[in-house]
Amino acid sequence: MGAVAHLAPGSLLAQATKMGVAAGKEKLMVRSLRPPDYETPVALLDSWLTPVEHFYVRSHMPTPPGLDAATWTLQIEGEVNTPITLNLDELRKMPSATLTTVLECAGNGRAFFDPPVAGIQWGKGAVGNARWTGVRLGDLLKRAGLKSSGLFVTMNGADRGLGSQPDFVRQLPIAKATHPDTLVAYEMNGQPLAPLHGFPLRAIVPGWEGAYSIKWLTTVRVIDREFDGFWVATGYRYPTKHVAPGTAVDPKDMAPLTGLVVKSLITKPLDAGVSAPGRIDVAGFAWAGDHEITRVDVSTDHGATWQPARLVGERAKYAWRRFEYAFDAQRPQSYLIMSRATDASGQTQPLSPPWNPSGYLWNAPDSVRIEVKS
Ligand SMILES: Nc1nc2c(c(=O)[nH]1)N[C@H]1C(S)=C(S)[C@@H](COP(=O)(O)O)O[C@H]1N2
Ligand SMILES: [Mo]
Repeated sequence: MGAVAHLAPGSLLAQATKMGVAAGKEKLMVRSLRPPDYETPVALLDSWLTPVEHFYVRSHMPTPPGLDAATWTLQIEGEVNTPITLNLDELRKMPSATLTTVLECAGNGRAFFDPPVAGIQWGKGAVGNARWTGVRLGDLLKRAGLKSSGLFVTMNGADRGLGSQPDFVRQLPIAKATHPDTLVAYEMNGQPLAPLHGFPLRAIVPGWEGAYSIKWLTTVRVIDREFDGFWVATGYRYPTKHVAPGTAVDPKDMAPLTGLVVKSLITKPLDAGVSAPGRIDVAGFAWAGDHEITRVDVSTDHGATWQPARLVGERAKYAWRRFEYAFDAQRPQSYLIMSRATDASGQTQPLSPPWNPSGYLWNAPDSVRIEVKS
């Protein structure tokens, strides 16, 4: 309770807290109250593992009411020999897997596209890095007896659309569904999932944009052709060729998003800071879906020159990697500090990410401005 005492009584977050939807998320920025969409301020992203209370929330629909682990079941159905229904106890008895992965909303950074696009105007903080434990989805499909006719799976959660909003059902190609790192998770950072993050069960599809990681998971259905629901056929699509900013794109030139792109975030110093002349320590994180980060370069002169940063700290396949760089800022002036990451596939952050109608995959070099004053 102490943590919310400073909130102005009329503030959105105070309201959200009263409604019980923001419990534990008091330090986040409310982008939408209902459904709950909360962005993490960059200042709270300075640790390799993002604590649950600081982890961004993206829901298209309200958190389902009455979530109960004791009665929860997961159905595996469709193109399988034996459809199965498992409860939490049965899932916890199966061999578990744990991995650390970045989860990032495809729309993270949407606010930076020009011309602007509709949708939640995420800044830099619809991203976090957490440790997930659960059962391999491939093990569940094996247990049900996957048929060779199974080409995709759909995943559905217990949330229901507001008004006429279509149910949030997403699709995975069978190769990604059976990949050993694709999980049905029941723990986040060593604790049972929080309600806002999909309690008691969610998919974790590491390396791919966040909308594949279905929360409150109840049904996995194996299908023999592509799913035609709204969130697959219309949502989360990206042009297959470059388009002029602000123009409409023919649906035939759009394909489903999959992997995240190479990106970096400066978590230190914070933007718009003031510093005395002397050494400035720069740090942050870089990630690139399932590709390894091979280098991060930093510029302190508006991108005129770039110097390699040191890659330090923990590393794990889908996790972000910390970078550090220090420089001497003696002149009392304004400094623009930029970071630009490169991954093992050779991709580097573009200076101007391709505009697209839904504002996905913003990954320009990050930048912060510091005023050095004597
Ligand atoms: N059932 C369900 N799962 C969902 C969503 C949703 O609206 N409903 N949002 C998705 C999107 S767009 C993202 S980016 C991630 C966000 O996960 P988080 O809220 O745990 O950070 O959840 C995904 N899983
Ligand atoms: Mo998302």
